[in-house]
Amino acid sequence: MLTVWGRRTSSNVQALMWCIGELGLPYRRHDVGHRYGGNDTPAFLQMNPNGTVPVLRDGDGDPIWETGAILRYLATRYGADSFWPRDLITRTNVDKWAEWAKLNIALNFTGPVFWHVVRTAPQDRNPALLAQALDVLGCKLDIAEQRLASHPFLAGDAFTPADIQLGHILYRYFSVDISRSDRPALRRYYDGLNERPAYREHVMVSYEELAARP
Ligand SMILES: N[C@@H](CCC(=O)N[C@@H](CS)C(=O)NCC(=O)O)C(=O)O
Repeated sequence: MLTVWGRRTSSNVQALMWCIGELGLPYRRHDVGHRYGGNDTPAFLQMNPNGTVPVLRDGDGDPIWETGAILRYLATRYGADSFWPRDLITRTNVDKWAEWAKLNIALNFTGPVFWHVVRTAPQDRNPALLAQALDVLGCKLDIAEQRLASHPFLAGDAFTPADIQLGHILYRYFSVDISRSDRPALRRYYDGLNERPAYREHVMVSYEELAARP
């Protein structure tokens, strides 16, 4: 049995839960972080000195933190070859795109864009800063667009952790109040993710509770 510490509204928890859902693994999850608290207790900090979510334990194994490391653990332990290839070269291609998506898409979206338009009170927002952040993100999304125009999934022909690292922020990207350039391949890809039950359950989650009030 897997145990997850982390609230449903955390994007990193969503990536992990989506992975668990895709792999069909049994789990229990504790709401921790943000308004639920519980991530600054000695017991939690002993598991993760960063005080961040998610944290995963598989049975009574050591706690694992850092979403990318957790995804690699689950993929290696429980994933089929198409999800996390045993062949080093093929797997490194998946890992490369997963790392790229986390560093270039998720990190350029979550702080500079999502926090800015959802978790910052309207009077504190800075349109020039947001425009700059959208430009930076847009350059990276153009790379995803190019890739997805010729491949059904980010790393190639199969759904892999690279899609989790890219796709887990797309629900928010496509639903927050920002301007979006036309990227038909990315939109088609996102529409496909919407058809996946685990995506609908774990990623398409209201972020209302995170919204800053004026
Ligand atoms: N690099 C870490 C980042 C973890 C992180 O920053 N988590 C956020 C939620 S997405 C957090 O714990 N925020 C504090 C809170 O929820 O109270 C990872 O990829 O897992």
